[in-house]
Order: sequence, then C-alpha cells, then structure tokens
Amino acid sequence: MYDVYTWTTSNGKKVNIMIEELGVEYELHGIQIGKGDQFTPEFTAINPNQKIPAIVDRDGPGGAPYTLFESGAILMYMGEKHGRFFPQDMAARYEVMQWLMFQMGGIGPIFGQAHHFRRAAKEKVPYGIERYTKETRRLWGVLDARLADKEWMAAGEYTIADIAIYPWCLRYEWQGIGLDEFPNVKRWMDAIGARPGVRRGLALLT
Ligand SMILES: N[C@@H](CCC(=O)N[C@@H](CS)C(=O)NCC(=O)O)C(=O)O
Repeated sequence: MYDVYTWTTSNGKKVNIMIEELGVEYELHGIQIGKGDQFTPEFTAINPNQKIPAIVDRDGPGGAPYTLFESGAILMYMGEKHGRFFPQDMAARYEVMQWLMFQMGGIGPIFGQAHHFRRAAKEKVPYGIERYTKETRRLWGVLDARLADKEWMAAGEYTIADIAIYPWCLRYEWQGIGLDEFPNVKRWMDAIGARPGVRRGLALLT
C-alpha cells in the first residue's frame, strides 16, 4: 500500500502512470503546487525539497514505512519491488538507468526551462527562449534517432525509461515542437498512449 503525493505535472504523471501500470494499491494525495501545498510542514516532512512526486510505502524494506522522493528513484524502487518495467539483467538494467538519467538530468530540466521561458515567464526573455527551445529540439532529435530502429527506449522492452520520458513529450506544443518533425517519437508516443494503464494514470486527479 502506497501513499502517493502527486499532481498532474510531467514529473507527477510518471508516478501516476507507474502505479496504474503496476496495479498496486494506493491512496492518492493531490498536492496542488499552484496553491502552495508543497510548502506545508506536513509535506516538507515527506520531501524536504518541497516538490512532487513523493511516496510512502507503508510496507517498505523490513516491513517499516519507507519515504521516497525524486521521481526517478520512485520509478526504480517500484520497478524493483514489483519486478516489472525494470529488467534484472545487468546490461539491460543499466541501459534503462542510462535513459532514465538522461530524462532526469536532461529532458526534465531543459524542457522545464523551455516551458518556463516560452509560457510562464512574465517577461519574455529572447535569450532564455532561444537557448531552451534550441536545446529542447536537440533532445527531441536524440530521442527520434534512438527510436529510429527501436520500439522502446531501452532494453528492447517497455520500461521505466519510457514511463519517465513520455509525460514530458506530451507537452510538445509548449516546446514549439511539431510531432510530424519527429515521426519515430510520434510512433512511440502513440504506442505508449494506447496502454490502458497509461490512460488510467493520466486521468488521475483530472
Ligand atoms: N527532480 C524532481 C523534480 C520535481 C519537480 O520539479 N516537481 C515540480 C512539479 S513537476 C514541483 O513540485 N514544483 C513545485 C515547486 O517548484 O514549487 C523529480 O523528478 O521528482
């Protein structure tokens, strides 16, 4: 049984999809970041970094409750605990971790800055818009090249690497990206979007 502290943003969606794909039991706690729920003392005790997502596994290692934040760590934990979407074989596992880290260290921060400078920033800063739009487009190119001869991002199967990257791609319009320009990513997104667990995950809290 998990307590899941999340919202409908890209990082939140990763965990929303994962819990529905796994079919685990959970209690959902909507943390409305636009209203400042992430700054309450109760949530800060769960994630001192005051960001969603976070989880508490009521049956953690040793049978004790186990608290975890950072979406990549949560996906690895759940994938390992339930033996799904995170292969055991060392070479396959590190390939998955490689693309997961690529998402956490590249796609997340860069796409996030593109969203900020292109949409949220009150002042339109041409340097910020150009810098993050250009790098976002480059990262889309990396994804498209990777998927040119592969069905999934890593290890020849649907994994937490796909689950981590997909929600960020859903915001392509915010990034000034046309899906027709990246046909391999589009095909991969269509395949992920057709999964019932993904559909259920994306519907949470909406
Ligand atoms: N690296 C973190 C990033 C988490 C993050 O940036 N979450 C955003 C929503 S997608 C958030 O909670 N923002 C609220 C804030 O910054 O105050 C992760 O992947 O979990």
